[in-house]
Amino acid sequence: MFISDLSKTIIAPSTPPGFGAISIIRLSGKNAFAIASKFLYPKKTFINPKTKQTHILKVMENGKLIDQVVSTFYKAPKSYTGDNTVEIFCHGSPFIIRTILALAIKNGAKEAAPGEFTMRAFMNGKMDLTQAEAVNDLIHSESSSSHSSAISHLRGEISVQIKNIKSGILNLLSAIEVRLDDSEEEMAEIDFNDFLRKTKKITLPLKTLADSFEKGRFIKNGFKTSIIGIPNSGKSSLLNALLGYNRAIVTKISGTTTDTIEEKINFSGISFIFTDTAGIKTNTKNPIEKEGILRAIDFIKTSDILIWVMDYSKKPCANEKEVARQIKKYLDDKKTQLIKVFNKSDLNPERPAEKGTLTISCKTNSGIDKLKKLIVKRQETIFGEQSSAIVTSMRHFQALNNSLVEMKLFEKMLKNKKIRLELAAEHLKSALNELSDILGETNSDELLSNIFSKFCVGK
Ligand SMILES: Nc1nc2c(ncn2[C@@H]2O[C@H](COP(=O)(O)OP(=O)(O)O)[C@@H](O)[C@H]2O)c(=O)[nH]1
Ligand SMILES: [Mg+2]
Repeated sequence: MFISDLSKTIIAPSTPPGFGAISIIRLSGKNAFAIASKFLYPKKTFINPKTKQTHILKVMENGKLIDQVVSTFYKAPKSYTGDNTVEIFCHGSPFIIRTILALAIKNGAKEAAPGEFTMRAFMNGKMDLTQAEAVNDLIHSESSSSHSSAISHLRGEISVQIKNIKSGILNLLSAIEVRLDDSEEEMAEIDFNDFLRKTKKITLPLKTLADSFEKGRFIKNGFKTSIIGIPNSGKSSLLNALLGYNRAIVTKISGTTTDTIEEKINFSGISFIFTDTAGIKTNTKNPIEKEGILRAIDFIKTSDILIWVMDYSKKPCANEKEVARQIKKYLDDKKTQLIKVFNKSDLNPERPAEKGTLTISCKTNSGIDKLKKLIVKRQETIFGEQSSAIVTSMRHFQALNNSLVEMKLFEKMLKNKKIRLELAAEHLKSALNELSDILGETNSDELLSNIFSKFCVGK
């Protein structure tokens, strides 16, 4: 477990390791200026450091010039971390970076842990926990939808909604607690209808926010899209055609793909995780093939989008019936979108065209763009009706749900017009605590340590 010791000054490179034109090193903490003044010259620059001032300085070690650098100073609290910070833009040589780190450490700095700068920003009240988490989401965003949601969280859109819900619950709680303190007749009787109306005003946005995770998890993780069918129908060829390069091995030999092959692709700003699977057939004794088929069937159960590839140049066979059977058995069509394609349209068709089945050729690329559009279409309608804030984190989703459960219990008391004040207050307090956890107002060190350890070093 790791919690930042705010009395220490920390240092780390913020740019990836390796050679580069420029690298950035961050030094942050109480003694940042004092430590930097031990190896950055001229020394007088540090006499009265001002925030957001940039200087051209020399890095010196024992009188030897190591590099000429650009450095920006930030004075507490006007910095990312909220502490004094010196950012050093040096040449991107691993030797220079190593030397600067060593000079700072020799003069009292400590190497920063992953996410420690952002952890300090959180600890110093520069941002709440949802915003700190959004920093990491932003760094890892790969599609325009995941980028937009990270930006919205970073701007505090989730926090604002949660704070509003919290203040509504607090109002209810104080109305209950007043009656708890003052059990004698002086307080007015509880007006159940009025309380119920106020409670619904809270549970409704709470539920909307929790429900948004249904979309949010797609934004963050992408849509699980699997390609299935009998051997040799062209599944691996389709994966390659969609990717635009030869990722999977394609041969005439049946059973070429034995394991699943996974690749992430972005179409129209949405992420899809494509999986090419082993061909499904009934009569195999090969244990490798058998395991591959079991895995393929598993993908029927768990995918968001299923692309069923059939060979247009061949009559339907027993194996294809088996695929149909597995789909019928395992496909949850409320959850999964099934797209049927007839492949090899460049050859003579051996079966009639089918309404709702897309005809494609992985050889000539005919129909591939149409297929991409079809894959994107339904997901675009999901994102089209985007509300202002979308929950993308499992942690937030769970806390929102827990909070909702408590609020529903409270609501039930009101509906039954039977209220035990102590119990009612407990439900409201629990609902509040869950929301405070999301914002990071009450979390355990273990949770914080866990969240920030997923960050890059230097962020
Ligand atoms: N003519 C033609 N051949 C194709 C097409 N797609 C795949 N093939 C061929 O069909 C064979 C099996 O393809 P593959 O992608 O390995 O099928 P998989 O077993 O379903 O993964 C290979 O010889 C491919 O070159 C297509 O659209 N047209
Ligand atoms: Mg294959």
